[in-house]
Amino acid sequence: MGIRLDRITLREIRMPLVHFFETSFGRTTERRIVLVEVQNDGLSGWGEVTCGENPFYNEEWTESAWMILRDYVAPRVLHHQFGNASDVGARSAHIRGHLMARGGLEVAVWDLEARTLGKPLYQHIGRGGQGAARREIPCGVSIGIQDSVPQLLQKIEIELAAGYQRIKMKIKPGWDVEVVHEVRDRFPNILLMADANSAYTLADAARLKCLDEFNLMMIEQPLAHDEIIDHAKLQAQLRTPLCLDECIRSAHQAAQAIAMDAGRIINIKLGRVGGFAEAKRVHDVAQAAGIPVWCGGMLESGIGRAHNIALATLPNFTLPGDVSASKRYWSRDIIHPPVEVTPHGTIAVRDEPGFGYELDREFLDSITVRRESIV
Ligand code: OSB
Ligand code: MG
Repeated sequence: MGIRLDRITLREIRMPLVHFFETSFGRTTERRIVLVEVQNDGLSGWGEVTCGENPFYNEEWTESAWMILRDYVAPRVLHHQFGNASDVGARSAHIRGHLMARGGLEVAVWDLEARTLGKPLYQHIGRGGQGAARREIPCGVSIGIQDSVPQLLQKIEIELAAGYQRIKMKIKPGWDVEVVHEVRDRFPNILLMADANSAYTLADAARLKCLDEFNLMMIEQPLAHDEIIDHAKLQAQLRTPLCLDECIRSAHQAAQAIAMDAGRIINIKLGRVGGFAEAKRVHDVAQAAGIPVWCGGMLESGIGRAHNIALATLPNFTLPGDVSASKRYWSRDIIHPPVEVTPHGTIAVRDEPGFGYELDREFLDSITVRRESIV
């Protein structure tokens, strides 16, 4: 059918988190999120840029995303005749990196295309491929570094009572083996994993090996954000599977990492790989190699959350992801209804066109701090 964009609108919204979220690279209390609206023939598609407020998870942040989209991506994609949404990424492939900024626009075009076809996004991304494998996605939670161990234990207890299927805890040097030990003692049978967000080096292999004792599902991204080879060296020393997050930005890197046995599970984040087209390719490469994947999160507002839900319906998303209820993050979300989790720790996929939720426009406008349209 072809697709053309006649207007792109960037917005920055501010959303305070219900609880601070702390990783090995820092604490976040308020999100500054760039949203991308793409328009054609009176219809709109929406996307969310998933970078942080600072260039600490990867090189991108709110401000860089705004500039890349406004000055480099928008002029390339506006009024261009695309065959379909999966061609959008290539139009900005001359830009080095900045996959989250580019991905925020790419996913908006997928949403627009799905709405143009009157289809839900999850069916649209599965089109021509294997289609959706599930109508309910299994959910876990990611729990940040806390001020004390009792506080962490209490948080875990609350999330388990809500039905979540697995617990991910953040670790860093000084908050690792002893804390995991206490969690495991208190909750001997839960699905538990740890995410280090690149806080260690190979010199810490002996310390990381101590984690083998606690029957973790996986250890996520212990080593540098851009390091695959050292992860392979570490995996050779550990019984616990490694899961790669930061260092997988493309299907090519996923294939290389898998070939080297640098990890046995992959966390797929839409923004980190530049959108749906590449996320699907990562999914396919992993599936062909027998490597399970799950959908990661970046403290998204309802728009990014809804896109993640669609992604997690693909067949190889067999492990619970970090996609959880809106109310864990926001006192009020920008979508209606908010994302909710069933008592058995799943999210039911919705059948409305596009990403499947209504935008709360009044609220969205009230938290918008800047807006710019490019035509
Ligand atoms: O590494 O998965 C990560 C949040 C911000 C940056 C990186 C990560 C995370 C999370 C939170 O773990 C996932 C979520 O609940 O959105
Ligand atoms: Mg991670």
